[in-house]
Amino acid sequence: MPAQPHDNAPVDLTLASRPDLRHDWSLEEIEALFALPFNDLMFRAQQVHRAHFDPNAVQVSTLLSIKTGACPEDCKYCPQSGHYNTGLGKEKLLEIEKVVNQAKAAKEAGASRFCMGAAWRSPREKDLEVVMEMVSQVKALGLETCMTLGMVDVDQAKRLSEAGLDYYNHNLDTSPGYYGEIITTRTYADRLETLSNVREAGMKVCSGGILGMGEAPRDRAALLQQLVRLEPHPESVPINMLVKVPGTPMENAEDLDPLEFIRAIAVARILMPKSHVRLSAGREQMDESTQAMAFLAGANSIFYGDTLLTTGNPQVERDRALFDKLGLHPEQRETCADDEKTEAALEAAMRERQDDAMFYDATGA
Ligand code: SAM
Ligand code: DTB
Ligand code: SF4
Repeated sequence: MPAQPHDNAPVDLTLASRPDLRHDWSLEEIEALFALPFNDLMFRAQQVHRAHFDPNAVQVSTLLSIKTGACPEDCKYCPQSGHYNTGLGKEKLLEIEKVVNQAKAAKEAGASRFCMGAAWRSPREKDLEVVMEMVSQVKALGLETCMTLGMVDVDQAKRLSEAGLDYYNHNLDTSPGYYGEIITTRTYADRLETLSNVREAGMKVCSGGILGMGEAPRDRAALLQQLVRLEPHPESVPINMLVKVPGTPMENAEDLDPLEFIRAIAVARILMPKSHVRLSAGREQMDESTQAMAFLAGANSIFYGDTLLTTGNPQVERDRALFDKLGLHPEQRETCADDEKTEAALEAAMRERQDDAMFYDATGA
């Protein structure tokens, strides 16, 4: 683990003197980013975003719950935990054909990645065989594949990878310090272990957390610090706003100020410049201005489709209208063969923008 700068070390808030991809951000440095005047923070996040991405492209993923409810874990936010009564029944693993049909529909609606979630502590052997088949059939449609199945060991991760799984989602959820208030049936170390197994198997990592669970501002900074310590950074960083589901212990959690949520997205963008930051659960409860600010802060991925796993998401028509209003477009999926071409095209576009945009002339940063 890289050495942590002393908590009282002076904080360098300039971009110029530091390399882009760091893993050794101290909590104090991260908190100093959170504490910037809002406009300065947003400007910094935009600068970082524009240096690495097309600022008007948003990656679009669709989610499907392939096994819903009766989960043995006790995550206090989760409607699928068997520990709470949220009115969800126990469902069996969906049939492969149904999953593939949903994936086809998602592709037709414009998604480039299909994410499948199961309410498991970890997959059992007989389930793994089935989900591997799902992965290969969804992949054959030309979609990127992602799964979130709970904890996986290295062997399971390798088999999923060999079946064609591109991404594995496993969230850290919150800071190490606050974690014990939210989940008692698996540890933070268990989560880090799964993420390391996913990496070892050669898959891309999707890992983030949930905000608005009653955590302190320092917990939000500490969550991002844990994510930024992962080497390499997770390719995908979902930032969820808690969806307060009746029956869960979090149903009456105090609302998080949307501006604090936006700050967290901006800080995530600055800390992990090349990662896709996903404006994840909670969009249905957010107004358009908050979502627009999240994109301005550097979020460049969403879940698209009328449901998340068990809760609602904005209707597809509403998202299409929002994209139109904001001049956003879905990010095209990059195929391996096209990677270099796409990168070159993106770099050329960035250079052009740098040459002629007042935005850059004005910075002096
Ligand atoms: N069981 C697997 C696991 O936990 O690894 C996968 C499914 S689980 C539902 C995936 C993620 O959804 C959780 O880690 C959590 O971050 C997020 N999530 C679950 N319930 C949520 C809620 N009510 N609001 C926001 N995010 C939620
Ligand atoms: C993630 O970070 N958010 C998604 C996905 N990864 C699997 C799940 C959100 C779930 C919200 C509650 C529900 O719909 O059940
Ligand atoms: Fe189970 Fe995942 Fe929900 Fe936790 S978040 S209760 S592990 S489905």
